[in-house]
Amino acid sequence: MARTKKLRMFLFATLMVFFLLTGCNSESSGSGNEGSSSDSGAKEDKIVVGFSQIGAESGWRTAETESIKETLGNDPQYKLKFSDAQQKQENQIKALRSFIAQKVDVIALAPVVESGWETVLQEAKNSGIPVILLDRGIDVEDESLYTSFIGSDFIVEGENAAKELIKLMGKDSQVNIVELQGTVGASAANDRMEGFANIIKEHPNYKIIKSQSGDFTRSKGKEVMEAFLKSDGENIDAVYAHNDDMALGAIQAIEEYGLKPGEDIKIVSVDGIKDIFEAVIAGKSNIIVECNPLLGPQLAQAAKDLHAGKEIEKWIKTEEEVFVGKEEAEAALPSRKY
Ligand code: GYE
Repeated sequence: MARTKKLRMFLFATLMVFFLLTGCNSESSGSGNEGSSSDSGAKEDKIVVGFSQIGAESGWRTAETESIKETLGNDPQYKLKFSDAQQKQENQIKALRSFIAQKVDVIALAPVVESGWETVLQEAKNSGIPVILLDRGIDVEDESLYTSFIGSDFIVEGENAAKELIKLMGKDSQVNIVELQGTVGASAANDRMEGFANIIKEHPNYKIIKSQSGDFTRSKGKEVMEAFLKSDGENIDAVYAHNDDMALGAIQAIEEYGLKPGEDIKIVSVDGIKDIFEAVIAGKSNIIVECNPLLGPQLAQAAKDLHAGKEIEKWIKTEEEVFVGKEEAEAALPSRKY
């Protein structure tokens, strides 16, 4: 009996020592790390990216958020900190300050408006954290306040929208256009307005009779279009919308007013989300100027390069196309990714 008891105690003590050792071991290697052993030691190497997103006002923006979450969130090389500003610059500034306090490796900022960024960007610069602007630009005198801009040339998009509309309607026609602008103060709105105006001003028979912000949303686009129809009704020949969502809102307003969108009133818009391809195929819209929101891979590459101490380009431009009419929309739709 006594021998069995001794043996049991010995076994028990051995087990205790074993558990203590293995317990200690896993704690020291994994301290502060949510990852498993296959991940151990990786935390320090992860590239921590803090991304301040504008919100979720459009199909385009949702696609951009998904692209970034998918690329950076699914790759063990990165750790993504995501913050949604709900359209408010003050929330973006707060998010940036919190990223600076957390000492992230790279800050990605989709700036809701162009102005008012100097102070917080100076703070990031003083902390040695590079800032990559995503999709929208900013207006600063000191360009060293940000490292790079990844996105489209909105002036070219506006120019293309005007050129295609003139081609579609004929350069000698008398055309009254109403414009649905994006968010007031946003680079995507300012530059799309400027690009379009650059071309239109060379064609005196093309007139922008009304221009107002629909804040890049479907509901606001519809509301503003309703007001345009009320004041100018049958005089409107074409709509230029700074994004597809506002165009889709305008299509509804035109139908409710009793006219045929795409026929009685031609429509050109920017982005290229699936819903607008479907509208063009249904004959309710006419011209799509693409703006690519799938910026995740470019952001990932830029963050990696910066982390490795490499120089990156000041403007990493996005490639885009234009689609006109049913046939082109139909041919492109199956391969559209957003
Ligand atoms: O066109 C619009 C969005 O900043 C390029 O913002 C982006 C624009 C895009 O809400 O749909």
